Amino acid sequence: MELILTGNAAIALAARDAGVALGVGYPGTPSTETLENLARLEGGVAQWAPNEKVALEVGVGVAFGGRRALVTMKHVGLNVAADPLFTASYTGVAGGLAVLVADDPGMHSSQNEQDSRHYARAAKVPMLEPSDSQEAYEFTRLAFQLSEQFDTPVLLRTTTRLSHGKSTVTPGQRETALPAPQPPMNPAKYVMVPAFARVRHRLVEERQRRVREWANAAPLTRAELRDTAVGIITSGINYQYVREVAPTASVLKLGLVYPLPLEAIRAFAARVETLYVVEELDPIIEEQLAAAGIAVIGKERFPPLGEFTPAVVATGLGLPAAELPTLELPTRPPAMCPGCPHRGVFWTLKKLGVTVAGDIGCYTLGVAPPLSAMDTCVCMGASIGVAHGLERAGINPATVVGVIGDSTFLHSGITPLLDMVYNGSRGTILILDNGTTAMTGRQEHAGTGKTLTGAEAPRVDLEALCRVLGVPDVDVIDPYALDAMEARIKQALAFEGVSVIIARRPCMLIPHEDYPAQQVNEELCKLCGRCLRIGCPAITKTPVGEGEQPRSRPEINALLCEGCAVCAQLCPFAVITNTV
Ligand SMILES: Cc1ncc(C[n+]2csc(CCOP(=O)(O)OP(=O)(O)O)c2C)c(N)n1
Repeated sequence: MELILTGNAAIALAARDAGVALGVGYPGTPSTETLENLARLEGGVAQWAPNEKVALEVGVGVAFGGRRALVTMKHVGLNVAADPLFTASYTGVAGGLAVLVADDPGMHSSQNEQDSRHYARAAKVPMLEPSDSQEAYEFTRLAFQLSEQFDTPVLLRTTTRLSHGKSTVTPGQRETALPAPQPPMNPAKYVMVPAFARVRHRLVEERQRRVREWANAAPLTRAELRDTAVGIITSGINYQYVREVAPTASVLKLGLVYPLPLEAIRAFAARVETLYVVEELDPIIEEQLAAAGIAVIGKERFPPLGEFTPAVVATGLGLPAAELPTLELPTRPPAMCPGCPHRGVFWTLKKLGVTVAGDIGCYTLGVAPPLSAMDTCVCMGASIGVAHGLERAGINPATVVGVIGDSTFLHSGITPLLDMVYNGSRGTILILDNGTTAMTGRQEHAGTGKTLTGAEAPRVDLEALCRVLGVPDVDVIDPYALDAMEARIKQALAFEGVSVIIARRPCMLIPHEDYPAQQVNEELCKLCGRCLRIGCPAITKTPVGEGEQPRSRPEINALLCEGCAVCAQLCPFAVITNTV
C-alpha cells in the first residue's frame, strides 16, 4: 500500500506501527501535527504535556517502564527538554525512546534557527535525519530499534520542508507482539547519583564507539558513486536538492548524522577528487571532518544561515542555479484575526505608553504596526522574568507590563511568577487567556478543559493558581471592554506588589459567542482614521479626497467582522454600530 504523507504523518504512522505506548510532546511548528496524526490513527495514543521538559520526562518514564515512547517538539523545545535529555543519555532506556526534534531553518515560524544537531553531540545520543517521508517512516522505526539495541534515547531530526512536505510512503508491518510493562528495578542504571553516573558515562563513551561502528556499515550510510570528480556529503532534505542540481555527482548520503560514520566517510573521500559538505545551518559535519583530517569544502561556499533551496545548493557547488518560477503575490504579513481578543489589549497598552515585556504566541503580533506595542520577546515564558528584571534594573514597575498567553503561562510562566512573588518584586502581568494554544493551530492544554483527543479533562483555574503562588492582586477582565480594561490595568500599575490580570475571551478560531457585525455610517464618518489604527483585517480603506491631506474611508467587511466592537469603542464620533 502506497500512501502520500507529510513527514510528520509518516513519523506518526511509524510510531503507531512500532507499537509506541505513548506519543507525548508540546506543540511547536513544524512538529505539531505529528501527535495530532498519531492520536487519529487506530491504536495511536498521544497526549500534550505542558512543556517539552515534562514531555521528555514522561517519555523517559514510559521507556523506563519497558515500553516505547515518541516525544515530539520543535528545535527550541529541545532547549527546554535538554536537562532530562543529557541524563537520559546516561541512564539509557528499557523500551525504545525516540525524540523528534523539528528544526526550522529560515525561521518560517520560530524565534531563532538553532541547529539541533549540536544537542546530539553534546548529549552523546544518536541522531537520525530522514530525507523524505519514506525515510521519515523507516527512520522512526529504526530509532526505536537503535534505542533498544544501544540502550540510548535516539533523536530524530527533521526540518520544515521534511515535516510539512509530502511524498510517498510504503509502510511496513505493524508490530503486534508488544512487551509487557516492567517497573525499573536497577538503581545503578536509573538513579543518577555521581557514583552510578560515573559508571554510566563510561558506557556512554563506549556506546558512541559502537554506534559509529554500526553506522559505518549500515545501509543508511549510502555511497552513491557516479562521476568521481565531485563528491558531496549531505543528509536530510538537502540530499534531494543535491540530487536535483548535481545528478551526476557522487553522493554520500548520511542517515545517521551523529555520531558520524568516519570510516565510511574516509572511504568515500578517497574515491572522489573534490569533496563538499552540503549542510544547512551550522558546519557540524564539516568541523568534525576537519578534526578527523578529512578536507572538505563547506561553509566557505554555503551560507551558515537561512533555509537552503536547490538554487543555493547549485550556487555553492558552482553550478548554474535554475531559475525558480516566481509568483507575483502581494506580501501578506501575519495579522491578528478579526475579533482577536488580543487586539484591544495592545491598543490599550499602546495608549498607556507602558513598556511591554512580551512573549511568544499570536499576541507577539502586538509588535507589528499599527499596534506597535511590544518591546521585548525572547522565548516562551520570558515575559515575566524580563518584567521582573526590568524592575530590578531600576525601571519604574508602574510603567512595565508583562504579557503572556495562557498556553505559554502554563508552559513556563508559573515559576517566574512565583519568583516575582518570592523575591518581593512589583509588577503587572497580563495573562491573555484565549482558551487555546492558538499560534500553533489551536491545541488543547491544561487550561482548556480538554485533552489532545478532545476528551473532557480537569481545567486548571488560573486565578486560583496565581493566588496560591502568593499573588495578592488577581483579577479577570474582558479584553473587549476597552475602558474597563484600561482602568483595571492602571489600577494594577499603581499597586505596590505583583498583579495578575487575566484577559479572558476565546480565540476566534474556537467555538465562541456570535455578535452582530459592525458597520460604519458612511454619511457621519469624519474619516479620522482612528478605527484603522487597530489593524483589523475586517476594516478596509479606500482613499478619498485629493490634495495635501489624503484621507481613507473605512469600511467594515461584514463577512469578516466578528462583532467584537473594539473599533466601535474607539470611534470618537460613535458612527460604528451593530448591523442589526
Ligand atoms: C519552547 C517552545 N516551544 C514551543 C514553541 C511554539 N510556540 C510558540 S508560541 C506557543 C504557544 C502559544 O499559545 P498561547 O501562549 O496560548 O498564545 P496564543 O497563540 O493562543 O495567543 C507555542 C506552542 C516555542 N516557540 N518555544
